[in-house]
Amino acid sequence: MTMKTTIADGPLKALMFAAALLAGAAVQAAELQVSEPWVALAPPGAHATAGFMELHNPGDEPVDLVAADADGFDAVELHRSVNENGMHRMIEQERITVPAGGSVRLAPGGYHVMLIGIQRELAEGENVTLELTLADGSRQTVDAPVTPRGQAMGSHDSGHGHEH
Ligand SMILES: [Cu+2]
Repeated sequence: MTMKTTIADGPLKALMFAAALLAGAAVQAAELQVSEPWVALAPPGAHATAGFMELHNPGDEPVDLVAADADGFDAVELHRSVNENGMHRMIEQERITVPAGGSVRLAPGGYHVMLIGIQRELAEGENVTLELTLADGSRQTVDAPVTPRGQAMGSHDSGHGHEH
């Protein structure tokens, strides 16, 4: 093996170097893989509803979801439902941490994107575009179809387990 560069492999090496740079850049920005997003169909006149999804972190560092936003609502917050002594309540979360190589499911009874102050009645099947903000400031959007509770994939109140 010599270090001599021929005319033929010069451009190829340059291309491979550029590809490596691109791959490196893609890995550096935190990103979550989102699957099974949905927004619960709210009864007419309801003040609030919630968005759910599964978040997977393919990276080797934990990734924090720190905010969510969506058009058509007065406020959007990250919440967690808890049951304390039989009392159901929701606690606002500053962040939802997705461990390196792991997943967190936002689902009824647990973490959710709280959609407060519904400005316009949402129809079944229509998409709500949720914008997720990660701790490094990067943002990604996900289209979540409005789905009746109990019919969504991964919904825990469907009566049928969808645990993987
Ligand atoms: Cu909530």
